[in-house]
Amino acid sequence: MKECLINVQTAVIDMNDSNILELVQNCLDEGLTPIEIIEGGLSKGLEGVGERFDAGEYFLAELIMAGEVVTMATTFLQSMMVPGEIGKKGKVLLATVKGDIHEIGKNILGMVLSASGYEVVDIGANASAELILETLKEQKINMVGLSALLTTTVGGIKEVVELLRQAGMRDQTRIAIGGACCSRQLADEMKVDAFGESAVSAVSIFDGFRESLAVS
Ligand code: B12
Repeated sequence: MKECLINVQTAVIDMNDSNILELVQNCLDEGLTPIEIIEGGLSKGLEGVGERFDAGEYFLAELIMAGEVVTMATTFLQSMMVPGEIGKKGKVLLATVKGDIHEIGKNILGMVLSASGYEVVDIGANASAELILETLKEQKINMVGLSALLTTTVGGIKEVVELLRQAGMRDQTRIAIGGACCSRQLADEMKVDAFGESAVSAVSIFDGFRESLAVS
């Protein structure tokens, strides 16, 4: 791995906001793309923070500070990303499930999907199934990306699926999930259409959704 990416990871783990933008700029100067820096540097750094939290070395304050460092860097990188032809691929609703306030992954997902030509309707974190359903109806959206990082609130995914089913909208809506507590197996259990482990994988997932909706 390139040294400049390791420096970005280390700055996130050390919650060092004083030179994060400079370190990100070094990666850009070395020819890395914003997505490569996000996936290989910033996200990997947050994984390291999560491991330290698990091990009892870091506490909530460290999670907050590391999250702020990453948000600062992704906001900077967003300005470098060339937006795709806005909305040419249709609308996608993004949300983090109810009870879960993690939003960095969802925001990155939004950046990547916008750059690839989707119009992203981001209704934020801690989003109730009711709000999701209402927005889908109002804005005539049939593709949904749900982020879920906490095992305690993962049931929020099932609530969305159930509400869509009750409203008679499940068959014509495609749902993908992702985030720390999600897996292929969970996607099957929750009866959603796809699981994605990265923002980059989301592009092929939603491209597949468009194709399946066009033929159904
Ligand atoms: C930063 C962080 C926080 C920050 C979040 C700041 C913010 N603005 O979002 C704050 C401080 C708020 C926080 C709070 C808490 N956190 Co926290 N947090 C993290 C940490 C370290 C990083 C999360 C992150 O942003 N990762 C980087 C992003 C880029 O990764 P990502 O979300 O996975 O997203 C990527 C992919 O998964 C994918 N993706 C994501 N969503 C989707 C959706 C779709 C459709 C697709 C296709 C792909 C996709 O694309 C993204 C980009 O590649 C994780 C550790 C970890 N391993 O995840 C813990 C972690 C998620 N937190 C944890 C916990 C326990 C908490 C708290 C309960 C702590 C507490 N005691 O209060 C609270 C919960 C508050 C709440 N009600 O939500 C645990 C969860 C454990 C569990 N199994 O439930 C983790 C795993 C830490 C740990 N190892 O124990 N946290």
